[in-house]
Amino acid sequence: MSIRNVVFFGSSGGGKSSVINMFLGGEIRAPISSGKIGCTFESKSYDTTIENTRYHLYDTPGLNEGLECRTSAKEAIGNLKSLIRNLSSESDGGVNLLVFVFRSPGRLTDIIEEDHRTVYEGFCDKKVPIVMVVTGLEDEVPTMNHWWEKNREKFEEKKIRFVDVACITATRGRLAEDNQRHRYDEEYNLSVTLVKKLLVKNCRHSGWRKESNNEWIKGSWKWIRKHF
Ligand SMILES: Nc1nc2c(ncn2[C@@H]2O[C@H](COP(=O)(O)OP(=O)(O)OP(=O)(O)O)[C@@H](O)[C@H]2O)c(=O)[nH]1
Ligand SMILES: [Mg+2]
Repeated sequence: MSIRNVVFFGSSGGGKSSVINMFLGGEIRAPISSGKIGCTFESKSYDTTIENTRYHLYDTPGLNEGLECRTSAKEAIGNLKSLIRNLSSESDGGVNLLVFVFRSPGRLTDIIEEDHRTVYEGFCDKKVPIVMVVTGLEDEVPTMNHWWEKNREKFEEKKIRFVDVACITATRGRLAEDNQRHRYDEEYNLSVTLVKKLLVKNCRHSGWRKESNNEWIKGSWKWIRKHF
């Protein structure tokens, strides 16, 4: 069975690890932060199978501000570059999908625009589809998807483009008073369906590989230098 490699990235505390856990159904889980300190320090992959297809979901350290990070922004982007480079080398299966995780009500800063461009254009030559998962929408009314209707233009103005977007919550929230269920169970369960659909629909069938290693080194360093 072929494996699809999916790389999650975005600012620290945005919910990357929490979103990955939505695919894992309570088995092995990615550690998530409970306080102010960011908690994913190196890339790690988690396996899941959806509709008879195997996926490797790559959790990566947070790229920018947000939570206090133990990984610097430069280390984090370097780490992401190495991961994509390894996946896109001859021996590995290639990269099938990029997932940018954005936490509402976060600001759409120039740094985010730069991260999107560095990863999508600089590291992946615009050859890997990129989607966005927006977290933190448990209280959005009338529906979680309303957030994208309100904010779509801001992304378009900055030319930050995605082939698809899922508006979700990655938390079940606190236990309700009856101790039987959590406050956002309903929104969370809908969100699990949405993120699974997002993966199935948008992954490349065959993984993207960079043609030559030299090209990789030249191209990606150009983007990293521009970034810092
Ligand atoms: N309210 C709310 N909290 C969320 C949501 N998603 C994640 N969180 C919380 O946000 C905090 C950070 O989540 P993580 O999943 O660790 O974020 P991360 O992007 O992996 O962070 P780093 O590993 O530091 O880059 C945790 O306390 C989560 O419970 C969401 O949709 N809504
Ligand atoms: Mg994390």
